[in-house]
Amino acid sequence: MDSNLFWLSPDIFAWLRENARLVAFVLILVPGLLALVVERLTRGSLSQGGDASEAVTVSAPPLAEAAPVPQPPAAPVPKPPAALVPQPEPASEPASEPAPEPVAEVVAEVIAEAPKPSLRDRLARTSETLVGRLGGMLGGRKVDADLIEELEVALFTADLGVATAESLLDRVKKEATGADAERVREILHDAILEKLLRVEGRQVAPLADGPHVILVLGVNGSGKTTSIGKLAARYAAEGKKVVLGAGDTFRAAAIDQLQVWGERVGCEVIAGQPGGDPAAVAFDTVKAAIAAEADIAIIDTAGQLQTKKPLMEELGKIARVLGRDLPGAPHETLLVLDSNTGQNAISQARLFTEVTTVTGLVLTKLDGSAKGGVIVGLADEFGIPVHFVGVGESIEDLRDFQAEEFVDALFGEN
Ligand SMILES: Nc1nc2c(ncn2[C@@H]2O[C@H](COP(=O)(O)OP(=O)(O)OP(=O)(O)O)[C@@H](O)[C@H]2O)c(=O)[nH]1
Ligand SMILES: [Mg+2]
Repeated sequence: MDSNLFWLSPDIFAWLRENARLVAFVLILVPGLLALVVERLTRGSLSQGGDASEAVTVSAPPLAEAAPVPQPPAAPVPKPPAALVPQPEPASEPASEPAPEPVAEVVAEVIAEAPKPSLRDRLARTSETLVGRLGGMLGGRKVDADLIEELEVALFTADLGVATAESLLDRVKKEATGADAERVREILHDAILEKLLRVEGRQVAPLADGPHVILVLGVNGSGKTTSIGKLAARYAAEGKKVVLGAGDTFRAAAIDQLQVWGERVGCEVIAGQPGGDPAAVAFDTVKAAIAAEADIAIIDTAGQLQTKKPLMEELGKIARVLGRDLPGAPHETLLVLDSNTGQNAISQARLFTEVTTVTGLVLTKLDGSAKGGVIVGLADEFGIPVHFVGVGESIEDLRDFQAEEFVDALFGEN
């Protein structure tokens, strides 16, 4: 029979009767299987992100509702130092830049906090040359002709200068002949102190009216620019307003060097063109210092001036120009001498004092120099106050010259 006609024919009933068991089985089993499949599908979709409200959560009761537990009284716990405790992250920076710390305060801090090696350490080499040799010479002896001869050699090779060595030797002969040799040390100590006390530097004192003008001279490499930088730092740290003048126009690098110091110290630097007229720079510096109501103006000069007479005469011109704009200027003319040059420093001082009035000395590089004894010769021959001594390259290494401290350091007494 045609299969389409089978479902419409009465035979269907006969077939159903014959296969009743099979039909019953299909009618019961198929809906059950369908229900099972539908349930599985529904569960799967829930577990992959279904409605959270259907998830079961177990949460602790709110703290306020928890029954209070009685605690024993707490023993005081010592607080560890803050540095050992992890500190909370600082709050994020405000959007605007913090105000920079004033340079003068930073410089003052640098100077105050820098370690200050003792003068005795810094003068060790000069001390060894001048005094150290006495140790082996004097022990257990009397002052006699032999000892005077040995002492003469020691003094004449200690860079004191001939006249000074002679005067010290005369004093020993006069006061100690026949005495215990140890007396020689005391005599030298006292004689050198007397000489240096006469030139103990006065502090450069700014004048009341207008800027105090300091002109700085010295041969090539003696330490002028470095000393100016250190000096400016000292004044800035005291709260003084300083203007620097780059009067060494012979080398472009010299102008740059002073400008670097100006930046470090935070003060204005007046500079001209390399090769320009140093007197014009000096003049501009004083004008700028007056306009800025500065307390101090310090003017650098070229070391090459010493080598040629016309250039040395230039110094006189600088001084005249300064005085024209500000009566009394320069108020100080400092001559910077490198102690390593020994007796040569004495001839330099002679040369400079011939062309201009030097009011103060700065003796540099005493650290590392064995020829610092020249300070005694300078004191003896010129009687010019020693304002400062340079004992290193750092900003805080320019010290006031104090005779007693200096002599004690030389004789290993402090
Ligand atoms: N150890 C030591 N070095 C110093 C001292 N003073 C200056 N100096 C060094 O000496 C060198 C020359 O110093 P400057 O300041 O450039 O000398 P200057 O007299 O200006 O030299 P010119 O500009 O060439 O005439 C630099 O290297 C300084 O750091 C000091 O007291 N101790
Ligand atoms: Mg210089």
